[in-house]
Formats: sequence, C-alpha cells, structure tokens
Amino acid sequence: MTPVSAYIGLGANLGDPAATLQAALDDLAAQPGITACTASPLYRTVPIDTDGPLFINAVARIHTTLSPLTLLDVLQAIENAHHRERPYRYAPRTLDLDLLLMDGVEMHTERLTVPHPRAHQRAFVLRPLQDLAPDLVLAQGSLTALLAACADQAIQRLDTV
Ligand code: PH2
Ligand code: MG
Ligand code: MG
Repeated sequence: MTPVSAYIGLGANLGDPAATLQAALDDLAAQPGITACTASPLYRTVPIDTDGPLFINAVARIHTTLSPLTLLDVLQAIENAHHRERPYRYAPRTLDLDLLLMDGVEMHTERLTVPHPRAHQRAFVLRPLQDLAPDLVLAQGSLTALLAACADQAIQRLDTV
C-alpha cells in the first residue's frame, strides 16, 4: 500500500510539555506503518476555550499506510503512554495528539472527524502547519487568510539551537 501524508497536531500544558512533545515525535516516527515524520518548530501558546498553564504546540507531517481509525488508535496509545488523563473536556493535559488532515480522507463519525473540525480557527494549529506546508489551502481558505482571522494571535515560536 502506498503511504499517504497526514498532519498531526501536538499539544501539552502539564508536566514538561516541550520534552513530552519531542518524545511523542520520536514515538510517532518509531510506529510500524509510519514511514516518515517531519516536525514543525515548537510554539508557546495561550490556552483557547480553556484555562490553565500555557501550552506548547507543534504539528508533524507523517507518511503512513495506516487507516484513519488505526492511526487514531496509535495516537491515543501514545497519549496514554505519556499519562494523558481526560477528567473533562479541554482539561489541562500532558499530551494531546490530534489527526488534523489526511490525504484523500474526509470522514465524520462519532469517534473521528477529518479534517479536524476546529483546526481552521486555531493559530496554534495553523502557524506550525504553515511552517511545514506554506502553500496548503484548507476547505475554508489559505493558511495566511485563516491565520489573519484567528482570535488566538498570542503565539511565540521557541528558538531551538
Ligand atoms: N487544545 C485544546 C483547547 N485549547 N489551546 C492551546 N493553546 N493549545 C491547544 O493545544 C489547545 C488549546 C483542545 O484540544
Ligand atoms: Mg486537541
Ligand atoms: Mg485531542
């Protein structure tokens, strides 16, 4: 089976978020069925629609032969390995891995909606996505136009040395 590309959003605001995101990127790259993993820089972001500590966010592009639901299982297993708890919606978390986009995939099920239904409204997703795919156009518009319309402009790129 030919691999397709998919974009994964990474976020954390509990524990050591930057270290957890780096570890999660390594975990992703090591999965059977994931053949490449390219990461955006990390960003420090203000919590949106929730409160609690600042987040660290990033996006990864992977190539995968996994089905969307099997990929979701893999993402949730990695979240759980990093002690993710789900006491209530948008609770502070050690690790959140969201399937944002997948080539050729549009699905709306109780368990999974792809493309991610809120990605186009969130600078903490769009800004790192723009680093990986500046010319990408979502159903709602170009990344540049969508970013200009985002409420969450408070986003700071972390310089990696
Ligand atoms: N994730 C949410 C809700 N709000 N805000 C920021 N800054 N970063 C996130 O990853 C995030 C959020 C739900 O998953
Ligand atoms: Mg999320
Ligand atoms: Mg999630």
